[in-house]
Amino acid sequence: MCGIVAALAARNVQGILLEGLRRLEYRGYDSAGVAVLNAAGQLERQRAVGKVAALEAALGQHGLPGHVGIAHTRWATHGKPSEANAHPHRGGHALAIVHNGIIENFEPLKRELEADGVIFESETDTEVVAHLLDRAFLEQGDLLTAVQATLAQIDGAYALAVMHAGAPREIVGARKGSPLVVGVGIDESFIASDALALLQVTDRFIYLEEGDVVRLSDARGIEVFDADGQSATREVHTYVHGDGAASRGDYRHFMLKEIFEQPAVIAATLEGRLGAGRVLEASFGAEAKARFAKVKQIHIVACGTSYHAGLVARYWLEKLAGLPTQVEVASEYRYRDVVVPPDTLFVTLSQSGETADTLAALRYAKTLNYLGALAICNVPGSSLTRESDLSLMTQAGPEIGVASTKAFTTQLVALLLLTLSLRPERGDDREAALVQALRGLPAVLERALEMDAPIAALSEAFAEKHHALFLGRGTQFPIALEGALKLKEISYIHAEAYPAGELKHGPLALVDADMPVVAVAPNDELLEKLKSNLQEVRARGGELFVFADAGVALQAADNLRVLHVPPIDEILAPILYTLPLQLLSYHVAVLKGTDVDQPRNLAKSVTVE
Ligand code: HGA
Repeated sequence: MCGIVAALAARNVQGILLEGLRRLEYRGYDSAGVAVLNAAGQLERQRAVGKVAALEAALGQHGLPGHVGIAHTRWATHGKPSEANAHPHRGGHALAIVHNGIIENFEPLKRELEADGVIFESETDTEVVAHLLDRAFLEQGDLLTAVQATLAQIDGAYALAVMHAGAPREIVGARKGSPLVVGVGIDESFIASDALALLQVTDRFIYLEEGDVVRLSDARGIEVFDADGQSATREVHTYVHGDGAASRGDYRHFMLKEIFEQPAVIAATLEGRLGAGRVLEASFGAEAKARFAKVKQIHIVACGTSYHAGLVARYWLEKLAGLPTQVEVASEYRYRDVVVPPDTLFVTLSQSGETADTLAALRYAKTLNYLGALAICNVPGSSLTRESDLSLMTQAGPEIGVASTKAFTTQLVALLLLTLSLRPERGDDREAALVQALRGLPAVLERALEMDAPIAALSEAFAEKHHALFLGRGTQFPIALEGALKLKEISYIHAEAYPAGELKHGPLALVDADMPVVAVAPNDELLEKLKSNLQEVRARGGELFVFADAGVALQAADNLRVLHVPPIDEILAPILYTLPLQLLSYHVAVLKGTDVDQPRNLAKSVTVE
């Protein structure tokens, strides 16, 4: 995904900008660029398709020395990856901008500018902002007010940094929907989309709030203005060093760390993708809107945990978007004579984007008459995203534990964004309510993580067992499947999941005091039916462990233990209920003394068939 780095200093900033871009490389991108004000006060720019190394090569021996500069790694949403579309973009000869995000109303604005005689150099939405800013600067004579006036005209999500030769010792940044931090140095200051990019020069940061605009200048230092244009005070935080994703920090295992990261990475997955009461469908790519309008059916193909995410999405796509949906494991799909109904969208899910079976399924699907292929993936630039027409990156960050946790829940969030983007009734009250609920989801997940200690206590009941049964209904059936998969992957306990209504058709025969039965029971429309299924287990002497909404009237008893999960909109419940099941498997595995992060016989990125 895109990265921004900007610097205002007394020293030459070119090296700082390039090092910042290198530190953002892990996000994946397709091109990079840098612009500085040179010794003569003129704007100079260099851009290159491909890696930051290609940009450095293009800069050659002398490069672009300067004391004020902005730089960017781009992951294209509007216009193909090319040098002309790479950032920084210019407005006139004196203004340069770097931008992360999507300008939703760029088309009408572009038409107006073209009617006024503006010639566009790129296909990007960003260039519209560059020209609007240039015009505003000519009128206002001040960069900060030009940025504030321009932001009032644009809709969508952005983090941006701007400089102008007419304000040679200033940089202005702004954020709405995409992250932006200010690095505080001694007589120098910086802007970046991620603090990691600036750890080379400072460990003191201001995390901008939604709607904030910041001005870095020699004259006045760092000034922050809120969404209403009022001067605002923002705390300076000291970054506590650590090598981030590569380190377990204070956690005993990567898996536990990754479970606890879920509120943050889900917030990151939502960043820049939610507008006022609606999902920004352009997050799936510039062509998404046109393709989505034609979709009549969905085929989802994935493996393992990702397959379970697809199964949840089927319920959402059918219930909320009215789209017939088929979900299949990739290793089966790729060898089947698949019949594709007209106007079917092909969707793949993979953490790494290199999963061999999923990739082969995509290549097979491309020989069939699908409407297009969409990839939901955690690794930008991976084969799956490169070979698909549309893609959405989850922002789970590197997942080190072999058993997937945060990659799964961020996939679920991405699939819900897809579902909402495909609803015929775009922008209605239901979408607004779900967008609101999604915004609140990280906070609810934080509360669910407080269940860690009671779940650790509960896990003792499983450590000596050889089998376990997981039950759920509706969207919670795939969550039961995922809970059982997690338990078997890391604790080596044989676990099976069933839709609770299937119990009496077979698995009930296994139920006795040695077979713990785990049930996920949110307060949804299938609750009463699930309760009857639980009675069937209790009547056979089975030991029940129920994760339930506090509003569910279930009385704990000798062979029935109830753990309360925070209340939530039933559509979002599968995401929430995943967390206690992950914690349960984790604690059982720890008690059993298995290798939690690298369970036997398994590997992380499954690049073989
Ligand atoms: N819309 C801009 C920036 C894209 C972006 O933020 N990607 O992650 C472009 O297409 O250049």
